[in-house]
Amino acid sequence: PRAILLRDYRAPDYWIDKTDLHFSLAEEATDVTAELMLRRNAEAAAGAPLVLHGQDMELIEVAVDGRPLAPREYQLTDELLTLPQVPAQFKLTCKTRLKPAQNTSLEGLYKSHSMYCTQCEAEGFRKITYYLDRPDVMSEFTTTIDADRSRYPVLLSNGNLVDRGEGDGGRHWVRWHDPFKKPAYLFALVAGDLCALDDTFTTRSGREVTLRIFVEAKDLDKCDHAMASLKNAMAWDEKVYGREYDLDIFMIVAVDDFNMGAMENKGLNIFNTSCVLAKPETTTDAGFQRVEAVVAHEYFHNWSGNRVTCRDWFQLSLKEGFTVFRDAEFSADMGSPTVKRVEDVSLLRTLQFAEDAGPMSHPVQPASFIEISNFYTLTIYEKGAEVVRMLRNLLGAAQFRRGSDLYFERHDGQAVTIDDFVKAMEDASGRDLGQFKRWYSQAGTPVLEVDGVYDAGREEFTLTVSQSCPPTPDSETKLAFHIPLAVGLVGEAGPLALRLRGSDSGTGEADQGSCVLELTKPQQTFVFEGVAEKPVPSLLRGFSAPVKLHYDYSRDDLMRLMSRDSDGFCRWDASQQLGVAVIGDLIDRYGKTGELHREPADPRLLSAHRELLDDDSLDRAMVALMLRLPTEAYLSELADTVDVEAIHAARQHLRKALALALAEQWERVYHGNCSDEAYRADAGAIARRSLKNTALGYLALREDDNSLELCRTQFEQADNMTDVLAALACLVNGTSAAATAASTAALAAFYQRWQHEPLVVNQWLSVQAGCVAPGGLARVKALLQHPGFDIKNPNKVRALIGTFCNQNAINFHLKSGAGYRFLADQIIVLNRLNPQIAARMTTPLTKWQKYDPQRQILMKSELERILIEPDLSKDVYEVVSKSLR
Ligand code: BAL
Ligand code: ZN
Repeated sequence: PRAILLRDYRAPDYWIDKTDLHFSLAEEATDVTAELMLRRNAEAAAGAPLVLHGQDMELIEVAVDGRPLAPREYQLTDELLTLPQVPAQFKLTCKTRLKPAQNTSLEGLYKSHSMYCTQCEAEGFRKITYYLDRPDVMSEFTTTIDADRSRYPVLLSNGNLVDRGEGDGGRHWVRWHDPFKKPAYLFALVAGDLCALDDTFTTRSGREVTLRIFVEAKDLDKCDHAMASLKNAMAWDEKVYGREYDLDIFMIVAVDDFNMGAMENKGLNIFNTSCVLAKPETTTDAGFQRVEAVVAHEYFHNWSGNRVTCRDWFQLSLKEGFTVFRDAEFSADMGSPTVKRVEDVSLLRTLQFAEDAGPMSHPVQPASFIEISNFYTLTIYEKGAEVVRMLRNLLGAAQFRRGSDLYFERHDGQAVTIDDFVKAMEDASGRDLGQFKRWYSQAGTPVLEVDGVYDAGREEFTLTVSQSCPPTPDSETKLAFHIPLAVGLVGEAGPLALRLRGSDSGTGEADQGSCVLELTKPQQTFVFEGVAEKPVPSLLRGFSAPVKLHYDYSRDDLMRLMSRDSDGFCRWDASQQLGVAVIGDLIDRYGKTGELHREPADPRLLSAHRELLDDDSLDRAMVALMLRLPTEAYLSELADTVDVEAIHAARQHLRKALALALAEQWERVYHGNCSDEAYRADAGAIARRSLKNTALGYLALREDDNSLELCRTQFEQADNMTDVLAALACLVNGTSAAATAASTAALAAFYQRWQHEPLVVNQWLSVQAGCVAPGGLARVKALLQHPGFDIKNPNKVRALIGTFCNQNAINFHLKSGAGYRFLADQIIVLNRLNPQIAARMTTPLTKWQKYDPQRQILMKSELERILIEPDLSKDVYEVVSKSLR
């Protein structure tokens, strides 16, 4: 397969002004007639051939201005239809035949259960008709759908419904027209027997918009949260970005089989059921929050993505990074800003940093790709959002808003680039962002080495900051980044006032005890004056830049930050650094002795946790976060070479030690946070459950009758899935004979009750896949055969295979290599069914360089086995070949 390069971008030779589609849906095959009004680009050569994308369909007829072409008048390959000679302006008619029921790739037009639906981003439209399937070709779409009335009473597409009628033989048809020009990736079609939850939203200019969420009848009681989230998002985007919705109707459809979380098709968002359905009995708090975030994300795309779209797929982060930043700020405003920030940073530091240090590392604006589906990554999304956040922090909220207003106004209706976005920010603020743009073109996570020296005589504190960035596959050497480093100083009693010497290198509200140091050189020094006591620096406040920062904190320093810092992110981060240090000691010890039985818990960590548990005035959500030890995945990310057994043993040992030493506290906090109130998904109630279930997790480690009874009672009596699942996870991970018996009974009861709710069954699969008790691989293999699993459904693949291989290191990374063999076998099956998901599942194997030599050999040999598979998709080929180079 050939790589596509950013530097090869050329504008298209033809534009498609209008796209008129007719779909005749039938069980055997679907016939599509596309009438395209084409016009040669004034910049193209006079005789430029028309080259259209198309794959996996049958071409029935192609006609120019109504005249059908003979086969010798065009060339057809697996991926292209070329018409060597066409007029400067003409109508192209293309008739194609598709087999949606056989389309397991879930790209293009396919069937999910009895429903037809589409997924066209990035390059799925070319599986529907021959087309210029590239985002810079924007067209006005009219879509007519004709189908059996009783099986498909609901027929939907983008825009507004303009006509409908009856056909022969029990068929009916509808016509939709979308007045906004759009690229083909935003096209959507849905046909099914669906129910809808209706509502309305009145925009700030007084237009009433119909809101409609379509689901299967059994799910109608799970739409209220999505609807409320949508209305909140619409109001928020008006208030915070001045963006109003533009069509008369906004529709969401829930689909069970979906590769992504959701898709922002113009006026007709299609959602994975996991990101739209929610009710307390079936959905966890994390699920509720995911629905709110994804509904908002897709809605925000109406401006950041649809009205202003991407010129080419190298600009993907233009819409995704910006929109993730927008949805993160929305979620922060709806709930707890600090908790949201901590969750996002955890994800970024654990998974995006690993991606950036691995073989698939790429800049936020990649320079090349083989298969664009592989670039819907944490780097494009999450790091892209961090880059936009840095812009906002450097410019300040007011100038950033001026910049976004200018961007939307200047480029409305256009397909543009990341450069255009940054230029709008520059023009609105008057700032030079030339060096800042390196964040888009250079891959890798920058590292900051920070040194602090206190001079008591001069009352000065000097920070010296050096920046570097490790080599990545795209480049060995990196130029210095423009990094905003937010800092404060913390004394014995709390934050100190700041006075930074010189004014050109630091900005911010010194009187609030925080300022932003702008790093632009490999090394810089900053002097704070009037510092009357030796401070502990509070660094990277709010995680002001996506970097790794090293500072030689003592454990007492970290304790001070945990209890005295005014920055919530830094308080949490100090707790994590303390946890990393303590677990690090245990890992060393395990490495030397092979056991940890007699190792006591670090007294500082114990007392820090005791203080957190004893102080009822603290924010419960923050307490819960700070009491959670760094995850095995994060500890692995920090390690040069991952010692699977030592990391697992050390973390488990410390958890158990904390469970026993603070038994009274856990019990008090558990009971103190049980509540009889009806379920609410607001920040306060979520925080309470989070702290309660953190306590339950520690209590369960005691493995005594009392704690087992607590888990069993919560499992049986809770009225919400958050509590049920937390208790079930405790039971499933228990090791005593009594816990095992209770776990078996609970799993059976759970499946019995929820077997008809696929999303709940997925949680049941996931909790078992994550069970760290020995024998995980055998359990997962058995579950592959269970009726609750289906390898064609991406949510089930992620729940069972994804959870096992990504979140159950001790069972996946077996020394025998059996876990790797298992994953490779699944990837080989998935490669033929659904290449996008197959490529996604490959990630754990691509990290082979992080493991010991024996494991490296085993992981590589599985990658090599995949690579020689016949009919390897471009998707899997790209990931596997890059990870072996
Ligand atoms: N555009 C693909 C799904 C999403 O990021 O919204
Ligand atoms: Zn998106």
